[in-house]
Amino acid sequence: PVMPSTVLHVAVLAFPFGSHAGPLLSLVRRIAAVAPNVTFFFFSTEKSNASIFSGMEKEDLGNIKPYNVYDGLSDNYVPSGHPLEPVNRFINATPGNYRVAMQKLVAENGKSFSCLITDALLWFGGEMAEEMNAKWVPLWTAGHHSLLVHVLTDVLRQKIGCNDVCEDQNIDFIPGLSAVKVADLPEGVVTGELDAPFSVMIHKMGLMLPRATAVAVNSFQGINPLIVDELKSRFQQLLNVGPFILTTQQPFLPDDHGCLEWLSKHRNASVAYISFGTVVTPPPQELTALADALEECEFPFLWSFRGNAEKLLPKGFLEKTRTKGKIVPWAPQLDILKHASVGVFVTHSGWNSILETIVGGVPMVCRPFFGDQNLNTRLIETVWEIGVGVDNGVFTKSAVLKALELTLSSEKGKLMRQKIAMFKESAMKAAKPNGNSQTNLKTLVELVTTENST
Ligand code: U2F
Repeated sequence: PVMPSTVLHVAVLAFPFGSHAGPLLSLVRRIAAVAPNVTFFFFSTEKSNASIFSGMEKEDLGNIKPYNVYDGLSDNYVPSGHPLEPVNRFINATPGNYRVAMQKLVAENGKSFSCLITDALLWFGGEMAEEMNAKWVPLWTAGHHSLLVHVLTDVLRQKIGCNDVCEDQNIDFIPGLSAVKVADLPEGVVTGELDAPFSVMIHKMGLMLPRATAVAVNSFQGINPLIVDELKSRFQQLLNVGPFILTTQQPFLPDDHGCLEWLSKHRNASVAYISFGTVVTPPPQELTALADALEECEFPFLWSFRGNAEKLLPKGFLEKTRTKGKIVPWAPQLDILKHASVGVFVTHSGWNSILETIVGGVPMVCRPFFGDQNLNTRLIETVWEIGVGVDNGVFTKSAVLKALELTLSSEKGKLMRQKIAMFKESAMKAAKPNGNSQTNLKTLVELVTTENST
């Protein structure tokens, strides 16, 4: 084979919280596998790198090299217990922490970076790339609709006002968002602390993305055509390259607690699977309400439970539900959602969970908590009609029972299943050879493996 003559260095900048770094690594591995002339330097915090690269041997990594950046926590850091504290400290340490690590490598290698692939949140990647005459490819790890909201934050603030807002107002002045209400918007857009570190970062992201060489999104065209068009009109290039669970190689999911075997003992579409992602644990009274509903209803359940179930769930619950329920600390979620026995997914509406449930063909019961999750829930319920939010947005026993009944044993639930099957088909089509997401991946590979001409 003819070896390409130039060797390129690409810097990858990950955001080290929630499910951000993992999907970015999936994308980079997909590109790296067909780009032997490129070395990918993957920058994230020690903790994040340890987690996403765990179990991978050097030979699995090939032309990807992990590097640690400072996490913003000093050696004598004592956690206050506030979940956002490490995130805020990290944000305050950017962009200097990445810059130091990157400059060190450039000096060692005597070679600068031709391209920066970053989590879209790391907007300063755009400025760095411009300084280096490099390309900038940000990856947005959530849905198109939340991306559009952040790109149009200034428009929203101007039209709706800030903080003193009408929560019930529909966003009917932006294409594709007419079903969305002001109350659905992520905090920090028009309500909440607009000058909090995360709000400022994501606002700057929205302003910076139009300068990117191409914006990559872990989604597919068919889920949101109107919003995709709107984004395309604002970006130099929009590349839908997902869902990654179909377009990239996924890490092996161990089934340490025998979830799949347990599922196979149940009827088709009868089991409720429950998980709130990697960040959220519902408050105690809602855990109790959910548990009470699960105990009373006729449906078996599988619950991926963050924290100490024995301590957090009502006394006697584990014994009483032993035959109909299974509680595990971590589950192979994608395989579970693809299993025929699962009939509904009780979720916080995180983006990865939504993509996984679409691929599994399972409707949702949504209890959103923060960020894009309210917005996602609105689209799930009103636009895509592939799930329901729990009444008033919080778990009560009656609200959970009603939602389970609706999704698992009503005509409406059947319709949801049909709708979700359509989205699944659209996702599968995009991920087929020559499908839209695959074509975009080719464009992305081309872009990353060549240098800026000027
Ligand atoms: C943040 O999302 P989260 O990490 O809280 O939630 P998801 O996007 O739904 O991703 C959770 C992932 O963890 C996996 C699951 C998903 O891939 O399959 N998982 C699992 O394998 N086993 C388990 O027992 C439990 C979970 C944020 F909070 C959201 O608002 C954003 O939408 C999201 C994307 O930016 O990031």
